[in-house]
Amino acid sequence: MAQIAVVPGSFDPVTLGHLDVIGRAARLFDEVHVLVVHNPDKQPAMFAAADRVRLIEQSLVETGVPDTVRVGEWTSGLLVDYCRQVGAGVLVKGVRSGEDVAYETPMAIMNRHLADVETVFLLPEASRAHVSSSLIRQVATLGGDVTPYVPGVVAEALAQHLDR
Ligand code: COD
Repeated sequence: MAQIAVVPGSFDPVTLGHLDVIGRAARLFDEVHVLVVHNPDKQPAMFAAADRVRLIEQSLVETGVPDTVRVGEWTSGLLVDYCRQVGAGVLVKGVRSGEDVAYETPMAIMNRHLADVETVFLLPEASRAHVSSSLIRQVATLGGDVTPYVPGVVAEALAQHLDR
């Protein structure tokens, strides 16, 4: 049976750090679902969920991630409900630091208790480990160059959003 993994996140916007982890997941699992999830702690978002989905899809094409990766959006309940719906047994989270591990660990254990869904932590390439969507939004808003950290389509979307 095909092993499906879900890579959830806010992706506001997707960065080369996210894409590094998605690419690694695609090499480990038969099918990968990248899922834009509403995170109430990170509102208001810069990009609407539908735009975040489109930017991820375009970034996957731009960076050559395999077609076993699909992109969707989940707004209606627990993340593990989506996993049950599509038959996914694994969640993939990227970890950049001990802080990420501390944040993700209780959720990983809760998701195992709720639905027997395991969480796999993947490390990005060190050169991507300092990249976060919030830092990208901040640097772009203050006029800095984000092109080394995001795909071209995201750099363009940020410039358009910020009217540059
Ligand atoms: N390198 C590697 N990994 C990275 C990088 C990078 N440079 N940047 C981000 N990541 C990782 C993050 O650690 C995270 O794993 C993922 O990529 C997404 O990051 P963000 O910032 O886009 O998204 P978050 O952190 O806002 O996403 C949080 C979730 C929505 C995934 C989280 O809140 C969640 O799992 N919610 C589930 C809701 C639920 O069902 N709760 C009840 C049971 S726990």
